[in-house]
Amino acid sequence: MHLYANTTSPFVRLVRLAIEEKGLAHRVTTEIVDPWADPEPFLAANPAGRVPVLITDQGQAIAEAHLILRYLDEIAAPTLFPAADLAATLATAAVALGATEAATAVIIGRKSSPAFDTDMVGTKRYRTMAEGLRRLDAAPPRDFAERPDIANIAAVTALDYITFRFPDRDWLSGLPALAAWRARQRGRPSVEATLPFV
Ligand SMILES: N[C@@H](CCC(=O)N[C@@H](CS)C(=O)NCC(=O)O)C(=O)O
Repeated sequence: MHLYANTTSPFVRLVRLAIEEKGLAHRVTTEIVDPWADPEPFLAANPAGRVPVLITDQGQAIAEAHLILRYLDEIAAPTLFPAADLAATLATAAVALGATEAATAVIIGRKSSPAFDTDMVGTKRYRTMAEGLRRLDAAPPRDFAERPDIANIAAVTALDYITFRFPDRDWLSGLPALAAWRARQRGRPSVEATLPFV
């Protein structure tokens, strides 16, 4: 398999965390691209011009992180969508993914509108980030050591992306449970191998 990626995208990180946790890394070649430069054949693989895109061994190009996760869950264990408490796991993941979407909306919004952070949409996106982290603090996901799942990969992705992209705020201030949760994930090979960087 081949993964079009960059080093900052939280959507890429979700996929890379899944690849690591499922022990698939040796089956995936990763190609770093700048999605804003529209390189070929990346653009041919995903007309939206966004990372991540996974090319399967059969040559299918799958874009959209959630769809890639669905595919990876089909081909390798452990599942990231455990049946026993699926709804609760998805509910936690939804909060984290909402915060992640909000964070990327601000980063992308700034490209065309320098005042994006403080306009009507930007203000709502900041609220989403702060409230999402507050809810994760109120009910943190399971530790990776207990099991990897869509909730903990989404939570670590959201928290790390927000603190990475918006370092002017102390996002974990007043969120001791989430801070402690994040500290406990330190050293997890998948988490360490996928940290965002520029
Ligand atoms: N819904 C998509 C979002 C992917 C996305 O927004 N990727 C960003 C990087 S974080 C990107 O490639 N942006 C380029 C663009 O928006 O043109 C997913 O889940 O994969």
